[in-house]
Amino acid sequence: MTAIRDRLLAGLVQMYSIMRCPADSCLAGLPFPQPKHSEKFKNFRYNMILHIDMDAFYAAVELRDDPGLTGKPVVVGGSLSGRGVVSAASYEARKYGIHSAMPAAQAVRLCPDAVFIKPRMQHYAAISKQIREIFFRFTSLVEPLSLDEAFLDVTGCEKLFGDGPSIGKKIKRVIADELGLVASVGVAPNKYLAKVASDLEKPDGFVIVDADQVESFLKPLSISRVWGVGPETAKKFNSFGVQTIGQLRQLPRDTLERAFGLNSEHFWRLARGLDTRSVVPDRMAKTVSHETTFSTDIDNDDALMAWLLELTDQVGRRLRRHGILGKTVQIKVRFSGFDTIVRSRTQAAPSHTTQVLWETAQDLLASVRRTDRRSVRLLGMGVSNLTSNEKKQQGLFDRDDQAKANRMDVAADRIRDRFGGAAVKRGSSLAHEIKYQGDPRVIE
Ligand code: TTP
Ligand code: MG
Ligand code: MG
Repeated sequence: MTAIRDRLLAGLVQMYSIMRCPADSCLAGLPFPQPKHSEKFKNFRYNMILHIDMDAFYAAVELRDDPGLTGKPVVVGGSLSGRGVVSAASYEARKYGIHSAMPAAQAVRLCPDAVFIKPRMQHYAAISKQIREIFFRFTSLVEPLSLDEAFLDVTGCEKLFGDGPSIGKKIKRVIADELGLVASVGVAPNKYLAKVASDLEKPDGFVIVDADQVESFLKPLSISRVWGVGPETAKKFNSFGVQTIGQLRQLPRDTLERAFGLNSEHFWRLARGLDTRSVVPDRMAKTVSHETTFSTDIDNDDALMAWLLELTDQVGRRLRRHGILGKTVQIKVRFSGFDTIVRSRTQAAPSHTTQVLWETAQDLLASVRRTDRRSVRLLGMGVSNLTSNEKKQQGLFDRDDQAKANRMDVAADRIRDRFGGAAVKRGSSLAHEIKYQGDPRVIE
């Protein structure tokens, strides 16, 4: 019995590991990697998130490209005549108090010797692309936040590249060697902690937050390190005697609720280093969609609905695999004459449950068919307005029927992960499969 239970468990763990890995990752299908972490780093078994941010990005690029600037205070944006604002300040310029978003006139007053350079946006964008390409060598789960920073989920990539800190170090080195630029890196069990970590020891920072040490890591930090705490909120916290995250943790929950209302939950969680958002790769950040072109145009409503259900299920499955929820459902209908229409509706709450997405998609198609009876050449279904907040997901399953629908999805996904996409089909899409054999062509 024990042996069977252990094998079942191992199977589940392996399945989990494969599902956590990007679908197109070179790791999919490999045996579950055995943890090789040092003692200090033992809690990184499931979540290894990196946040990488370039140091003084625009200014660093200008310094790299013109060795004559070495050691000088460099300001990108604005001009010596005092017009405009500072986009980036080199660390040399920051010694004078110059920083991004400062009026150039003030920067000139602070450091009359500063070298002002006109921004070369296309150049920075091209370098940003090179940086991203380096990230993609290690994982396809890259979520860019701006030209100079990104989150990377490297969970489950130990087998090829080592644990989170090793990957962070490698990336830092490759960026320095190949691009001549310096990145600061934070390695942590979630996005919030990784972002705080990457900023902590800039420039040339490298900070690891072990899952065991979250409390001691956060405790001494200023509350301004909590996302959403700007100068006004910080003042309000100060009025409660709260200057540090450690002190915020001490604040009774009801006091927090009375003072900050809806935001109190967010502050309470971040003060404890809790953040369940997934890294959402850029190409998925906009829309997850599937579409199919029929070998023969279809005018039968039931057949169209069956295809739509099939497409919705594929989209739902991809959302679930990546831990993403979508709020806006859209359908695309291309008629025989190539006329194409898109209809969308934003739901009250985001979802990745096939049943929930299907109710909206079905409604949209029904309303199209009420006014347009032309036969259809292509049908597409997509979900946008994506979020990875798992807290919202819990609210969604308050209703029993939705909880059940979600359990069914999870079970079906598992079977399809093991036996292939065709292993489980929903009843109404199956009915039309024999009649309409056109391959569902999956287009992202
Ligand atoms: P940041 O990463 O915020 O700043 P930085 O890279 O210059 O410096 P560091 O990360 O080491 O603190 O922004 C990245 C680039 O975005 C920055 O080089 C210039 C541009 N930028 C602006 O144009 N305006 C701004 O207000 C900010 C903050 C950045
Ligand atoms: Mg930066
Ligand atoms: Mg940045």
